[in-house]
Amino acid sequence: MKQLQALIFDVDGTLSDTERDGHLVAFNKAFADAGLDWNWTVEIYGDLLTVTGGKERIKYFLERYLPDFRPEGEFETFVADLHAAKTEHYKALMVDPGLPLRPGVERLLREARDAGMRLAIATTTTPANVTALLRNSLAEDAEDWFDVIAAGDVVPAKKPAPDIFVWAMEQLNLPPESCMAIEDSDNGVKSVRGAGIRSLLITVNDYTRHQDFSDATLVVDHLGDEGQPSKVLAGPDLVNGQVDLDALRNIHQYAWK
Ligand code: XBP
Ligand code: MG
Repeated sequence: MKQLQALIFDVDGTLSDTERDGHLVAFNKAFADAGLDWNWTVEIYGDLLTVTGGKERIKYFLERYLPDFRPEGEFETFVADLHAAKTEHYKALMVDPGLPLRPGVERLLREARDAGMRLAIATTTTPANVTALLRNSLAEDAEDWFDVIAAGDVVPAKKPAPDIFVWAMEQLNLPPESCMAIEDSDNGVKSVRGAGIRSLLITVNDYTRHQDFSDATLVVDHLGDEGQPSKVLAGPDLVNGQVDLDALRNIHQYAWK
């Protein structure tokens, strides 16, 4: 068994509840700007989340809910423009009102960083969105905390394909045996497993708590913080109600034994 050397974090739903409070709001603002009378509700968005990636999600919405819709211009350009407008809204929302990180995220990142653990990101979202969240919700220099930020179209096949985790590990120059993934969704689990990473921590949220995480090493409601203990939903118990580096090293051993 190799020692744990890097933590690879998903972003949306894992670092912050960006899906409901960021992406969904930004999509609806972009639709309104474009004069479209589409309004994605929190429930519809739950269905749309089965497809990762914003452009892919818009296309899936049209196929499923508005199969007769035809834009005025070329289809791919229409989707790309709409998505670019959505990204602008998303970035603005990260500044004002801003979004908090989920409980324990900052605590664990700081602890890992102080201990010399390498940090990486593997997400389907657009790189500019990651930067906006990290800068505004974590620290001005937070991008520099991560050795690798693997995001968006850097790989053509998004989660559940394994490509984004494979790409992140290539950049880290580490094998799967040295890495742990932190995810929130079943699409994330498939991607992690496909990339050969066995050490997998899941933090659930309202969109994902009903999903099948039987493949994860540890499933918690959140990472836990001072006065806000985390609840273990599956896997070994936590010592002090918080997912800390000791807990991660333990579950890494557990995953590979
Ligand atoms: C996240 C996503 C993203 C965002 C939208 O999935 O599905 O597509 O919802 O981002 P995961 P963009 O957390 O599994 O990486 O609009 O920038 O594509
Ligand atoms: Mg996610």
